[in-house]
Amino acid sequence: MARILILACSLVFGFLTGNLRSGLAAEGDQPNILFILVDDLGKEWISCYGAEGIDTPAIDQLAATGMKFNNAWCMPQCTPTRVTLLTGQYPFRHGWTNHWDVPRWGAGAHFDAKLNATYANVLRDAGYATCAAGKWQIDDYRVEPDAMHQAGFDAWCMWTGYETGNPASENRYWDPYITTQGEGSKTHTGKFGPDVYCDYLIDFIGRHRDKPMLLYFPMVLTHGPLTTTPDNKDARDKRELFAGMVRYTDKLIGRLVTALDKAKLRSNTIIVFTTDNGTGGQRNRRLGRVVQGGKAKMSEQNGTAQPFIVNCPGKVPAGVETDALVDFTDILPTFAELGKGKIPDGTVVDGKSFAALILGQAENGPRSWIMSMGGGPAVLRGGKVVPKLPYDDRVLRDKRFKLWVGTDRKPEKLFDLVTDPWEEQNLIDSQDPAAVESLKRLSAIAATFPKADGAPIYEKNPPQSWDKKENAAKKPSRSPRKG
Ligand SMILES: [Ca+2]
Repeated sequence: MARILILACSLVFGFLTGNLRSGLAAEGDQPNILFILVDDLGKEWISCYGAEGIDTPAIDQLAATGMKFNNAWCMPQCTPTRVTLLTGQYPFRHGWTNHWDVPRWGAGAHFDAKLNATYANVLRDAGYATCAAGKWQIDDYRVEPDAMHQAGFDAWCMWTGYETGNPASENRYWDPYITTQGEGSKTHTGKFGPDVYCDYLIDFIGRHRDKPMLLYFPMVLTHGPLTTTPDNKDARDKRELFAGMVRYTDKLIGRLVTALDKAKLRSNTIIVFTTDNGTGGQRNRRLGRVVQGGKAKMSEQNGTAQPFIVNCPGKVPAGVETDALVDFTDILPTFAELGKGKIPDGTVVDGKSFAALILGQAENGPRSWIMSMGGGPAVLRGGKVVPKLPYDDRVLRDKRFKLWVGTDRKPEKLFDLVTDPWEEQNLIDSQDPAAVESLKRLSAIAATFPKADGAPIYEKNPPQSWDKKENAAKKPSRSPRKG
């Protein structure tokens, strides 16, 4: 009886203090998570994915000693990708099918964490210390100074995004304009932004070793404008500037890995490296071809199929290359499972956890298909930001075939990605039994999605002088896509 009482007391005490890791759970039950999301970079600039004329040794090392995914899909552009990975929902459900640059356009629209689950809130509620550094873009910190906290982060150091009417805020690289938890927004004169964000994360790591940590690093690199870095201050050539940005991205990742090593946290930190959409404009050779940057595109080799690497020595199998299907709706359920977090009751999650795969407990991932959609500017209608189209075009794939579905909800194109990875031969009318079967199956899955896409779910923020006006937003063009 006494033992039961002691156990009951310790359980209650553990829950009261929230100290599940050092109390009840064995060390390592809640691994740290470092989630690195590069902005606008495709496989054709990562050497372990076959990029030519560029070396990314730190990223390559993560792949060589971890798990490299060949079939991981993001959404085609910033806003759809970022909200998808936060919420575990497809754009047709969370409603941000298009791009809406909140600090730039405002109009009361914002990512509303009160009405949307985030993986950061799930992990913080599970006892994690949470930190974000880099780019957000889906809230305006002038209007919502507490947006990051509401989204689940204890600490943050973020480029504000371009705030209309505030020219200083344009800078994400040199002399960056950054909002920091407890300090608000200011210019960091003489600094290179990517160093500031990285330093902040490393400092956070040093101060929170006693708790499980979530470190979200949505990098501002390698998005335009082209910039010099501290390592090539005299560069002028466009390609050399961009290659320098890629090399600096790699260098910062190396610095973070070294910091985790020094803190003796590597074997309990799951590192996820990926990017939010294809490269913006630059071209590079990969696998013997010149690849044009495919930001905003849903094509396989330059658009939505992103570099995706998971690494944790001793936890994640080393040197494994996988063709498992993963898309960004799977991030929230995976992080929730890894961190023993509880997804709030009533939350619909489209993705599935692939935690068992990355922990070496399963041969394959849980998905038999993945999906990508979204991009282009949203529109302002009736005072709310709504999707440009009632039904956005999208792509679905299984391990072999990829289906393109048009804005009329009808199947448009089918490609065999095994024999035709550059998507040059449309098999939509093929009589090949495997193609016919896959077309039927993927079309049936697409038909289960809502007939009309949802709109962003938010309570409107108060009007501001810089808000984009409704008539000015009525004629969005499909290109260029920003973000
Ligand atoms: Ca982007």
